Amino acid sequence: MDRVLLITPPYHCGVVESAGRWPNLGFIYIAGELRRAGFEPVIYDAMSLFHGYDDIRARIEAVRPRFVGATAITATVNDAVRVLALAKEVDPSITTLVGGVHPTFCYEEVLRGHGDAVDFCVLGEGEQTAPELLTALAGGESPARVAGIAYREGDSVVRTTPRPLIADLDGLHPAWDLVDWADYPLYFIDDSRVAILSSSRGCIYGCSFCSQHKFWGGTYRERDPARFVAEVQHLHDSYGVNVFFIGDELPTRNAARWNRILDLLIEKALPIHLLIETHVGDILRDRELLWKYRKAGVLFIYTGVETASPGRLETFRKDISFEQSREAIRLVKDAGMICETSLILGMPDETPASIAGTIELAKLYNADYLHFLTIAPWPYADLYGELKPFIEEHDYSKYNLVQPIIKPRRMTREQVFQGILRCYREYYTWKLPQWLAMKGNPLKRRCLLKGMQAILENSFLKDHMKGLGRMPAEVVKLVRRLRSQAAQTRLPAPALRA
Ligand code: B12
Repeated sequence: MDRVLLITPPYHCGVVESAGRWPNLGFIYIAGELRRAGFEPVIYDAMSLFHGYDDIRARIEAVRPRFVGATAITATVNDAVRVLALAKEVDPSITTLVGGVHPTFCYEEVLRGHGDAVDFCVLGEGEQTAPELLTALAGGESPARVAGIAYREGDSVVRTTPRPLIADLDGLHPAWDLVDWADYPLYFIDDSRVAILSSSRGCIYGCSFCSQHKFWGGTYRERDPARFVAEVQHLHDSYGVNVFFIGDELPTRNAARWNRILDLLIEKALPIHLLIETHVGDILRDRELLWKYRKAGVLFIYTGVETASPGRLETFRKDISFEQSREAIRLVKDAGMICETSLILGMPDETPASIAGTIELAKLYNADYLHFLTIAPWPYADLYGELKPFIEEHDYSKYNLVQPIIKPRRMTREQVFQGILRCYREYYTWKLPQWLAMKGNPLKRRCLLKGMQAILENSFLKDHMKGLGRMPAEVVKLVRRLRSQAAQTRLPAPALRA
């Protein structure tokens, strides 16, 4: 049986991963389908394990795969390619493939720019393409008839016919048994095991800085609520998973379906926490139902507001107003959940004054957590053309929403970065006393305090606020109080079933 080693690139930029370690859902789905096609898949999440290239080499040598696959977004593509080059170094007979949003759009660059490290790019969804491709290769057949791939042939790059989207998402067989669940804690909930789940695929909004709607071809596909909730129950009962991050762009889009999911979760009464991302409009639509979200276990909602400047809302093609976003954030918080949002800075028209305005705006939004992100010009996003003349940084590994890539007309990139650090400092200096004084919702208070502790200790911010030296004295005091309170606090993890 041919072994297929699926490796996440050893990439870190200290934002999302400062809150916990998250499994790679795409690999879990692909591994399930590879196994059904007669392959032996092995998932190696080098990213979450914080492994380096020596560890990766050792794992490739130990597993002795015939195929090695890596996954790549724009920020991780360099490391993905390096992993595949290493596989070839260990054993030149290994066939390599890479999938994910970056190679889906930039396959030509990926295949041409790195010698022969990458044999195949898998474009779009991989569950049907990967088994078909590897079956063809293992049988000595040409890959030309496999839809949804690109590869080199002589001097040219061949792209085969596009692969249609998977019609029945419930018909897939995710290989949950291949996950080492103990590797996936969430730092702000004690004794937690986190899974990423998918209840739908797709996005119907066309935000110009994002690329997910393009990746899914503007479509939206749903899973059956009962099948989805049965999966939650299975992961809870079989592996003790007690935190579920629904990785969908829009789990709540269909009100009736989402309501059914909530009803089923309430009926099951599992001791679990759910983390979701959704659209401001859906939160407003469900304003009378948010108690139900909470009752079903939803603890955390991320909703992207991105900006409040009317000009930028238009540039970003965000169809929501400042007032709507503010109202949605208030509703989520009033329902007892944690609300996180983000604002995008560093556009060509950014100035020190506009950054100062963003801090004030952030306070008006008043989300529990707020991220101040820099614009990253994904080469395949609609906004790219407009941003291209301002790009100063071409190293994709810096396209991580933290490091400024474009130079605004009237600021340097370093000034933008310092401005962002100031945003974080001022916002959380303002937030911390509120959290310490919070009454009536001990679970939320503890999560916020532990989350803040995780941000201070694990995120990219820690390197820029060393020893708290640059923070005002009263914040240093607050942070010390926070650290001692967070250390004393054990969060009520949901009880695991035996
Ligand atoms: C879960 C997740 C993560 C996890 C990854 C966990 C892990 N162990 O790999 C964590 C939380 C660590 C993470 C981190 C980051 N993430 Co992230 N993440 C997501 C999220 C929410 C879900 C991904 C998912 O599960 N999708 C569902 C699966 C089924 O789809 P998929 O992953 O694309 O995989 C399918 C295909 O692409 C293909 N495929 C993919 N890989 C491969 C490989 C092979 C061999 C094959 C054959 C096929 C194949 O087949 C799969 C099945 O169909 C997406 C947003 C979203 N809704 O998709 C953002 C997203 C992917 N992340 C994004 C970003 C920017 C980041 C960060 C840079 C953010 C930050 N500043 O911290 C970091 C970078 C990583 C790091 N370590 O710092 C962006 C990428 C944008 C871009 N165009 O490059 C996204 C799209 C969010 C967004 N809307 O902007 N992320």
